[in-house]
Amino acid sequence: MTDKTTQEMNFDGLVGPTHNYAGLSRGNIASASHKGLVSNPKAAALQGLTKMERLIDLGIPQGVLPPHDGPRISVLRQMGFTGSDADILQLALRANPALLANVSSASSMWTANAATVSPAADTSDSRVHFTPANLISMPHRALEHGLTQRILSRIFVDDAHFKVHDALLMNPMLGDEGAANHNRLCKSHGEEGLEVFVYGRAALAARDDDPTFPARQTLESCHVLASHHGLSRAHFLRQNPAAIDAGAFHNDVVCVVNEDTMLYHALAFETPDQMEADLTRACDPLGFAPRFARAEIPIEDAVKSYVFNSQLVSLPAGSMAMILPTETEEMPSAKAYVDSLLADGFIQDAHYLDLRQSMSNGGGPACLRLRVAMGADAMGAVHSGVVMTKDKIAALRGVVSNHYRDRLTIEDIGDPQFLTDVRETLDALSAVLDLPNLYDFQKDAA
Ligand code: SUG
Repeated sequence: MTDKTTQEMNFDGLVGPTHNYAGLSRGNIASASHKGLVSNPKAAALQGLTKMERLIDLGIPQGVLPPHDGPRISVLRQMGFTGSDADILQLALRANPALLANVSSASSMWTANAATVSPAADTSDSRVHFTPANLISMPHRALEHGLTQRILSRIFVDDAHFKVHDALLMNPMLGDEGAANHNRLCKSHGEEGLEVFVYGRAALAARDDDPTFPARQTLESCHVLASHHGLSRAHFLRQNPAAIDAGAFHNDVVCVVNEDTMLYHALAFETPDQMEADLTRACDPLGFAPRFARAEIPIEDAVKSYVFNSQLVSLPAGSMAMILPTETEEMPSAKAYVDSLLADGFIQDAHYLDLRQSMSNGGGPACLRLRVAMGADAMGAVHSGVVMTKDKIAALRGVVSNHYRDRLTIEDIGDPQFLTDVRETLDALSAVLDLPNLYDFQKDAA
């Protein structure tokens, strides 16, 4: 069934007040190389809001997902710390700063890892399906799925249109990183598509050539997601281990898809010719042939410039545009690839934005957004508090400017006053987004 009113809405993660550089993600080169640097949560959140505003200016629906709270005292209590919140923070800072960093990450900002989303045109019950990612591969990220599920359930509450599943079982067999390893090829957003799941390894069939860096997404999880979402057309592709070992810890570091167009690095998949032929054959019954633009630039340049971690978006007038980080503009090989896409008519515009605060933790434009294609009825059912307008951008900028810090270290995070400040900030943000009683600390206080 085709719905001509369908458009994609990007839900960006608002960067939280705990944004910091802790070097938590092995295999993520930017995260490792910025470990211990002083972060600037205020600049990070403002950079993200400017990106959201650019999408609004392009006429593309834009939403926002609230940040998670931190430091997560409840986790420290579960790990044996006792006393007041202030005691626990100070003890954790002294006894185990790495643990404190893990329970304080603002990593929920990268909403491409919030969930896997299947639009209504692909699912057996014609609802939009969401499965929060369990993110089991990284200790700091494995803490996210509970609150993510609560947030998605509040925003996509109307069960006539939406189905929010539980995260997959917390078992290494089912490592799931959400939309960052999931693509959808279709003629247009409202038509049935081919959902392309990309995995790093098969947990139950290890291979000698599995990568050295963590291969976070398992084949087993992809199968379960396709089945839970009731998909009739799903395709499973193995990431090239060489790409993972070069720093492509998620497939969206080396590949981006929008509608019928796939831009990717020559090393993203093991047998690119075969991959193109297989996808072309699988899309044939859907009445279109995908367009591919393979880049032969050095893989190191692709990872450093994050050229593929761009947003490839459909413009209201019909063509496509790319939203890229300034790092791409500064890398001649990557910039030349984008220029070739412009010259060949794949895209009409390239927008370069400063997202350096997030980029320094390995999060580019594509990491910061979760795509949800919806018809007009479903779009109208989204919780209105998170639908972005110019006014809402201004209100969020106000909260960020008044409450966020412009420098943050692990010592600051261990200061009890910081916890108090974060909670006040999250109270102000949840008021703007009309999401009361979202966080446990708000429920406990109610
Ligand atoms: O999971 N970085 C995130 C970056 C996620 C990027 N998302 C996508 N590619 N879709 C990660 O590795 C670093 C946090 C730190 O080191 O402080 C971090 O979690």
